[in-house]
Amino acid sequence: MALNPGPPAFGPYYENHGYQPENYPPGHLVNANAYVPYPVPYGPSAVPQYIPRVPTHTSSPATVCLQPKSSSGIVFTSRAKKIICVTISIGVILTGAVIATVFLWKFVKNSCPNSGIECGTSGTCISASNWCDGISHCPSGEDENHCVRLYGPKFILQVYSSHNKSWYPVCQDDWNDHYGKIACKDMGYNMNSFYSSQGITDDSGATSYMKLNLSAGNVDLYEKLYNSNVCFSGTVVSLRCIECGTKMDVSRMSRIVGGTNAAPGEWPWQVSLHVQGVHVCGGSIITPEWIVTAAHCVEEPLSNPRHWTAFAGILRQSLMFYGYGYKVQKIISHPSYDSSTKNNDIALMKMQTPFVFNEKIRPVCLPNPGMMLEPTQSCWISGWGATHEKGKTSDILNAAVVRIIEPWKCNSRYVYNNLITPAMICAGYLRGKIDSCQGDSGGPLVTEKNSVWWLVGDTSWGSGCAKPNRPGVYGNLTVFTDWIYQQMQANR
Ligand code: 4AZ
Repeated sequence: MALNPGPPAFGPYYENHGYQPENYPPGHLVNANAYVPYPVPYGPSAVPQYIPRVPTHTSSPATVCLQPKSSSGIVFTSRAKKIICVTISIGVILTGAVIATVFLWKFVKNSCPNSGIECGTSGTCISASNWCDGISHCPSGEDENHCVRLYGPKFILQVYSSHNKSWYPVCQDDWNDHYGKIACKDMGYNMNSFYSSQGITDDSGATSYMKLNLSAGNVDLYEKLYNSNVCFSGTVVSLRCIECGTKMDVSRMSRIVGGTNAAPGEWPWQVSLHVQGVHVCGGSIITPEWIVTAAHCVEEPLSNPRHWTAFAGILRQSLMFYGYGYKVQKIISHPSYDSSTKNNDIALMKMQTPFVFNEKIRPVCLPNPGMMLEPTQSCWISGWGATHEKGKTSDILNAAVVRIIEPWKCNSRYVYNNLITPAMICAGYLRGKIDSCQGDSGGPLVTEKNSVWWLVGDTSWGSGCAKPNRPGVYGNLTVFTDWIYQQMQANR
């Protein structure tokens, strides 16, 4: 079965609608009209994405045939007035025509004819059928990037077929770890973080697969893959590029507002981000090199990686001074982050040295497309933020259970009155009392599904803390997964 076919001729594309209740039929968009539209091109992005270039328009002032009045006081006859007026009008029309022609020429020149796709912004056009065919056609190979993805809570590997313009699961026949490592590398993972690749029964009802053609010889993985309705093993590839979302079975020894103290190893992906020895924001480990945090944490004057140190595996701020601080090599803020609306409030930090994973330091899983949440899914928030509004940051890491609040409810007039975009997710309680607060920003909102912990959001904003009808607002990670993989891939 073809999954999420893309719009015709636009190359591989999947619409990531972010948060969707599990029970909705495929493709159903929840209350889409209540949303503020995404800024193009950095909304839920296509993989790879074709962005039609549209010339910007400048409106020219309306042409008014003014009565010319000579500064020398000469009075024109009505015939002379007519001639001047007609001349000016013709001049304006001609100028307009020239400007329109230039715009039109630029537009035609910049877009690709015959439904071709432009290679990034290089101006080179290639045929849509050349995307993800295993052969690099673009000058920088953009056509062979992002042609694989992991789908749903079982990490089903899917490959884009440029021929059918759809994503297909990969049949397990003849598949092995070597191919799995190539697919993980293409997604932006490091070769040495590969975890597992195994065949599992596909319960998605797929009737069509991508299969390996072993007789294709020593060629690129995607050249070896072809579309087929036959899969002898009856199983599809489930690929784990990193051992994420697992934690020790901690017996809870026991704030965020209204939370409880965390036990060692309970939230192993949680990091504390320090500036000049002071906790400023939280973050979540997603790979040995990368942390997810909030874009508003790294706004000027804190956009320089040299300001930041990350502490992992330590519960108390008072003990971090004795721990190892990981230095930051690079900060990538979402290019469409809007500091006034907090839309797209997500940033990535790349570490100078990789985290050494142990029972107290481990990554959380990025949500895969097709991973639906229940309308009021239970999630956890954690951080060293204030334990009451306007309070001090906490010495010990706290955590609390919160529930997802559906976008239509969070956008209602008595809650956030349409301030919630699809790139945001609300969680907490409308009665208040339990919430994230100042200092929790950038930290995780996680949920457990299929025995795996997933990063659902990054703490972003809220009106005060734990107030009735003012729940916490989080960056909607599902919307950003694709952008994150692209950044990891481009900044290895
Ligand atoms: C903050 O300033 C902050 N109640 C984080 C979360 C919330 C409010 C403020 C949500 O970091």
